[in-house]
Amino acid sequence: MSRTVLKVEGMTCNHCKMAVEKALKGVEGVTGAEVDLTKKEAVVAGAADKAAMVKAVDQAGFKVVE
Ligand SMILES: [Cu+2]
Repeated sequence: MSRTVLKVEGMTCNHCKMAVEKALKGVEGVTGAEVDLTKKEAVVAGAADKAAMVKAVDQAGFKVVE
């Protein structure tokens, strides 16, 4: 199974973490999403389009940085 790590900017607390995870889990093909607040990373499992993940994070109010 494929795994994508995204660097996400703007997350400060558990609410942000949940919002980003929820947004990513809503993307077609994503089977799991886990945010590490300390690393500012989201680890996404599943075969999904990266552009769709970036868009979902953006719509949740956060930014994926490359
Ligand atoms: Cu927050």
